Amino acid sequence: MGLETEMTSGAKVKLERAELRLIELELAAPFETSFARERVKRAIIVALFGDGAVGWGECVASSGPWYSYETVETAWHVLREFLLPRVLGRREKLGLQELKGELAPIRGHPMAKAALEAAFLDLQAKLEGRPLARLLGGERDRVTSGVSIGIQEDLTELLKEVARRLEEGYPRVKLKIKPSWDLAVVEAVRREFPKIKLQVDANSAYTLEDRGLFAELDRFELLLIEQPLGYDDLVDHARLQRELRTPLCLDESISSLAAARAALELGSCRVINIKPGRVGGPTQAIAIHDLCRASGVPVWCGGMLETGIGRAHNLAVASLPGFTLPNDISASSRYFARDIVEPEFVLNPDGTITVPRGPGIGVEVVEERLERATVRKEVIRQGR
Ligand code: OSB
Ligand code: MG
Repeated sequence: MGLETEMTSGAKVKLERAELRLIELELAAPFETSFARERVKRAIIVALFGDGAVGWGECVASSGPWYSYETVETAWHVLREFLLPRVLGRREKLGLQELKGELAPIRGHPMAKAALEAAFLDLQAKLEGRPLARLLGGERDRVTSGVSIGIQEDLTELLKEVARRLEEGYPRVKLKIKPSWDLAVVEAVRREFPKIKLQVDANSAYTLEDRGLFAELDRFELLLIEQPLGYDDLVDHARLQRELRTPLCLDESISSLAAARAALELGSCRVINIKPGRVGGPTQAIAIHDLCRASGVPVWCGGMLETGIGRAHNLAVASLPGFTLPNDISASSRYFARDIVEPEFVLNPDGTITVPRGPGIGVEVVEERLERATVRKEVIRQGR
């Protein structure tokens, strides 16, 4: 399937070396989902050097295999042993198609691949002196924001947190739910805030036996219900979707373009959450965007508590025209006391975040902040 979106192929680059870093940044507040409670953001940052420039990528794999099977350590291993050696230290210059051709024989590990493809695209855009968003075919100069609110101590805390985020100007709220933190929570938030754009995310915490709960949630005018059932279960999602008025939205289940095609054919969802870092990189994200657009399925860009590097990449992708729902792309301050990029991302008064206009990701990585967050570093030069 060809890319519908007008994505220019970009410059060819002679890739010289890569730097892998494992970083740890304390979160502004702990983030709790149905599967984990995180206090610290861990991520692999990829720096790719070639033709006198550097491109940055961020891997969304987390410490353990809770959201997906990939972890920080599997991604490090696959990048170091299999992906980087295929593209580094070669005599010829590589374009995007050649890079993708080299990564294609490696099965799975979309998060590891995504970080490398993202770094490559940033590098290409910088060498051409244009914004990454333009290279990808993006059109918007600002992207509608939304905020994802984790599971809280109690309802009082949650209502305070929702009120605070609305005051900050977030135009859409997503609540994390799990068994014991669902119906009463949605009921309370709806009662207090009858008009807000509201959606929920279960991160696969339920089964079809919980269909009664979803029938109840169907009454609350939610924008969507995200990933209620098994992370790999498209058939049960299709069954549940047939029983509901509210659109189901898949996140974990959509790990590739093929998964997106299957979900649309089966009727497993009516909305897709596209995370470039989950689906194998920006070009797979664009291919899913194109498929959904051609099928009349709205998409939005999800997040994985990324640092400013991953957030800049998400913004570039979310500037494409099919991203019509509010995105999980919040201001830097929602995640960290201090981001590792400058300028940090801020929420505009109209509830949007501006897509950077400078070359590549359009924000500067602050070396000294990156260095302070780094707990492991390795330079990789050689191809095999
Ligand atoms: O399911 O969307 C998710 C964070 C970590 C892992 C999974 C998810 C999330 C979020 C946060 O909901 C979204 C954000 O980055 O703002
Ligand atoms: Mg989700």
